[in-house]
Amino acid sequence: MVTTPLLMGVVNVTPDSFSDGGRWLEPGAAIAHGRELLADGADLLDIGGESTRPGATRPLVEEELDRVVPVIAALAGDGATVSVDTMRAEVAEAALAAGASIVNDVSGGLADPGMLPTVAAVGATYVAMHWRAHADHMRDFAVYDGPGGVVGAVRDELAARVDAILAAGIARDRIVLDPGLGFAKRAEHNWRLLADLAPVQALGFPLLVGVSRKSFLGTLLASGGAPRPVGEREHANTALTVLLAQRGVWGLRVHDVRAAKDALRVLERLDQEEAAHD
Ligand code: PMM
Repeated sequence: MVTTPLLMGVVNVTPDSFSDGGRWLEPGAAIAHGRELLADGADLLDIGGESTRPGATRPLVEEELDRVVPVIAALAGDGATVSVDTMRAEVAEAALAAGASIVNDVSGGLADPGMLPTVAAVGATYVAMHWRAHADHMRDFAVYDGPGGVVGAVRDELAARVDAILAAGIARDRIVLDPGLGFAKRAEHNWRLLADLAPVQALGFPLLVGVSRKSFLGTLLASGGAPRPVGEREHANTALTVLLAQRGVWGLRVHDVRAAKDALRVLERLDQEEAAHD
């Protein structure tokens, strides 16, 4: 029996995200895009105002707030379950006040010492992703030469984040972990993690995974030395949607919710069929 993962639809209110930078920078466009993702079957919307594309520079706090707060207020006002994709406590606090109920912190609390106490005070759900450094120099940290390789390092570093998160007062049942594919990881690290997620799952928390449109898929599908363009990686994402659903992940962070939903519907239908014949 497969437990269908939740689909987290991505709304990047940024000028420069690698996947869709600039397309939804204007609040009205971002809100309309969020509504489309909901109509396509998104269970949650992840709204972010900072690009974490490798090499990206950070926006000012005010810029980030101006980008995300109106979009969160509108979509939460529609009744959507909203997560805010931010590393900053100040942005998390404003987003939660505007109606978000989940904080998706790609730094797992490492970027801003105020983050964990802020989330604990509100009692929000907290997604802690595996992270080592900001986007402008994360490539330098893609080194995993310990005995457990990338899987052992991600498991151990996430376990250390869990200790800090619990110590800050966030409840155990409010924690979601994410292996952070593409963050301080080269393609071979992403593939190794996808092939061996079980040690990370064995930490005992729900797992969110984001592979959608990432560059390791572009590299896999390259032709003539050129990576497959960002908008043409969806079939590869669909294959991973099925695989990750079968591995029992809690959630998938995706740009094309409709494609992922179709894949999950096929799995659910087969599951029903198998259950009927047990
Ligand atoms: N990836 C991106 C941004 N935020 N959050 C989580 N929890 N996990 C991810 O893998 C993740 C994330 C980068 O992708 P984008 O630029 O397409 O949003």
